[in-house]
Amino acid sequence: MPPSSLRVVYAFAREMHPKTSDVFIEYGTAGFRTKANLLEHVVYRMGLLAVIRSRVKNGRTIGMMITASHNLEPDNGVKLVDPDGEMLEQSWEEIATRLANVSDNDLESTTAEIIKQVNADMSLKASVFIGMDTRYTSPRLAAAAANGVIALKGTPKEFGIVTTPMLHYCVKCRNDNTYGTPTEEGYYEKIVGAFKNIRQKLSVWGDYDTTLYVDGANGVGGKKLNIIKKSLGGELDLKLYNLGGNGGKLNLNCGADFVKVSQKAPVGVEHAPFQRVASLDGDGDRLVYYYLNDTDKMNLLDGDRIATLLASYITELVTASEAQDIRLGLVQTAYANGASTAYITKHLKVPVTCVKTGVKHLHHAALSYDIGVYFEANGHGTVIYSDKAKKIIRKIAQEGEPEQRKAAQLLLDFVDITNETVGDAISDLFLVETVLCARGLSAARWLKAYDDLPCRQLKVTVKDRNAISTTDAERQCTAPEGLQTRINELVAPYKHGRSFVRPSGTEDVVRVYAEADTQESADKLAAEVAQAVFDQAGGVGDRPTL
Ligand code: G16
Repeated sequence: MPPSSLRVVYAFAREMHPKTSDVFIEYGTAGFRTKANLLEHVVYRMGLLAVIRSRVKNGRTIGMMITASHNLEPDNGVKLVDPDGEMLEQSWEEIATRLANVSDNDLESTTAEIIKQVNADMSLKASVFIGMDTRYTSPRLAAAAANGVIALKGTPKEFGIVTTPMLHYCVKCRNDNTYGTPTEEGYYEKIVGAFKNIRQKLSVWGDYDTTLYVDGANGVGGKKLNIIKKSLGGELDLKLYNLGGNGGKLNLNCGADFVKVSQKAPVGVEHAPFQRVASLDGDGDRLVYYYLNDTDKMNLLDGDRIATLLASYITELVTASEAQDIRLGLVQTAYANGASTAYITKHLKVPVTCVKTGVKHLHHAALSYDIGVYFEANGHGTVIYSDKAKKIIRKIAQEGEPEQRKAAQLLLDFVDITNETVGDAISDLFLVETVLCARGLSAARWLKAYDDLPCRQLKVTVKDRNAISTTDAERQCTAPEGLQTRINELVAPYKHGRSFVRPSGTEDVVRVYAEADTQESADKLAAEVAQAVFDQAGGVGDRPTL
């Protein structure tokens, strides 16, 4: 593409997607996220960048997902997906931020500079897959994305409303046809097909109940499960709630984030004592489980629980298949409950790595294991299996002794149920249901593996959340000066006390986490630390109360 053709970049911007706000926007934990009405020019520009990225990757397909995932309805967002279905390479986040913030007048020259900087061959073909969640602002933003792609003579392919993980999956399949077919139907065939396969090999026994209630967060995940439900037969009886009808609002008082943070049952889901409920988030990339007991007490089974369940089952199958030289490890963040980390290292004897928040960091760390299980406590995670591990397991499935073969074949089905590209609520749900069925577990028995330390999460609004800096996988605060010392003083009197603070990368808030030996103590510690943040980091609005 000759440089003169870049004029269209400015023309499209001025005529169709002008920059109407001077608010600085940054590529955060999971792309750009803010109020939907501030995003049109950003999404258009990310369409441009996706084309440049595709060309740098020799014409391989790049993904663009229009979503604000767990955020409430007025927000929206955009993130780029790299050719293997993983998050955009981190070194490009700064480039994305630069392109998103230049004025319309400087857009053409900045685009030219970026093309030169990344050495993109603009004569190559470029392919971009675009997906969106169910927000009413998403179609308009998806159109802006497609226009950005077209402006640089790339080829957009629109997938309409899909879960975020489906889009990641389709990008991966488009660039690696051994992984599957790059369509929504291809996704169902692979993931749901593998679940049905494995379930035919397992008998329902013990306390496992094939009925599962699902909270769809009034988003896309529940809608897709409604399609899947019809093909499930007797393996799993899904009762779906919060599918977006009856005035239910996206992620409002429902969904995985609400359930995890508030530790309350979502609205809109029928209450039946001890019934296990799977709660998805708005774009279907997070999953937590819960049940209420006969006194309505909430029992949460979060991402830590899912990680330990999956890691222990995979370990069991690896051991039974007698596969040698497969190193399994688990990746968590600072939000992981201290009790889960102790259980993983002491009981499961699996090594644990702790990294910064954001699945992109977890995914990266998990790659260093032969089998890497990574989950954030908020239910965002998956399992990745190295080529080496897959090869060893395949060989045993073909050549091993009968018992070894059986375990290895189950493991291969398990691999096929997994969406290895990114955390995926639907894939994770089928993985969890597989393990619960294989072990004859009810949710109540699943919970018995270990006792969580009581914890509390709070949000504090400050003038500039970037005034907070952290280190040591976000467990220590380095700025503003004195805040970490104050946190240490506040934590000291609490038995099993732990607390940290960090700026959110998806919402304009500072997040506070605290855990301690009782719920009362965890709540109090969180409130005290929230006050310290408010006082020392420029809090706005009402000071948090104890
Ligand atoms: C996104 C990220 C997650 C992260 C979450 C909250 O989730 O993908 O890795 O844990 O945001 O991030 P923060 O605390 O920085 O706001 P989702 O489900 O919203 O895409």
